[in-house]
Amino acid sequence: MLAILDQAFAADVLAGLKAPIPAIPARWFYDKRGSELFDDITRLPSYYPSRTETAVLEAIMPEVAALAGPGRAVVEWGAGSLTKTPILLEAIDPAVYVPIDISGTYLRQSARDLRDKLPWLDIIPVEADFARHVELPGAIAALPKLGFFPGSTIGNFVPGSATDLLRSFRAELGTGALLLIGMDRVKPVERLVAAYDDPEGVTAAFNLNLLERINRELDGTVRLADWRHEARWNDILSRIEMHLVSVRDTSFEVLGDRFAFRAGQSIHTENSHKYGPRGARVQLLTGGWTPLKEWTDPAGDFAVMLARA
Ligand code: AVI
Repeated sequence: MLAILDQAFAADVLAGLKAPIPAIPARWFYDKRGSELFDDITRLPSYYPSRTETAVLEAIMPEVAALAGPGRAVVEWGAGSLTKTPILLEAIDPAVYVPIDISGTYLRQSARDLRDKLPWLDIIPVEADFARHVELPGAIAALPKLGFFPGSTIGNFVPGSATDLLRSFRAELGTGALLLIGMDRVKPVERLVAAYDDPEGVTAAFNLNLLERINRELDGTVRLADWRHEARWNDILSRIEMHLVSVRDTSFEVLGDRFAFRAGQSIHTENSHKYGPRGARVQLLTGGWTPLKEWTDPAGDFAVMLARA
């Protein structure tokens, strides 16, 4: 009998492989190996978003602290990275920090690491899938709130789903809450593709790990050598797409179902939308958040936006 999470994984994989345009949701990248590979990605020279956003956050914190004021409950969707989250928490003097993550193990580990780093901070971890409505702890009900959603994770959602997600953040935090969100900017195609197809091959390993995970967890018989990683810029939809492309005619089984792919056919595994200044504001507004202020690095590669519900 498969565990509950495995059943959801199985359902998404089987439905995704049977679809006319085969696709598997990007959230399944993040098993233990996938999360480690993602950490490696954030340190790659060609993957500019993490270090650029960190530099922007460091530069703007005095201003954010002045705008937000002390005593807020900081709610972060996705367990915080120890590089970015402390920059915010050390600057704004919050009353409590609420990290939300689907993986209890990962959540507890990051809460422990953060307690070591910021022992004065009250941390209330919440184990939940932030893509669904999350019930926040009653203890923070009366506090003013600041939502934190860095990393341009919003870009992994197609615009309609990003709108739904932002609206659910608004419903969780309530009117008057603030949101600090990272949104990656459109830039020359070569740089975008290099960020998602690094010469070191880490992003390729991250993408291919999805097939390994299918083999490990869903009795898959996928031959890894029959697949390669591809990052494509989709100019009309303003997004980088990651695909797994079959290099030859191939077939495999997943949980007893057989799938055949022709050479050159692909499985679409991720979208990473990039925003112009106007598109970023429109996305926030349609999600129910009024943009108050935005900052970028000097080159304009990555934006951090502050908005009010
Ligand atoms: C988590 N997310 C914002 C990353 C991105 O840039 O879309 C995931 C990623 N995929 C490949 N590289 C990084």
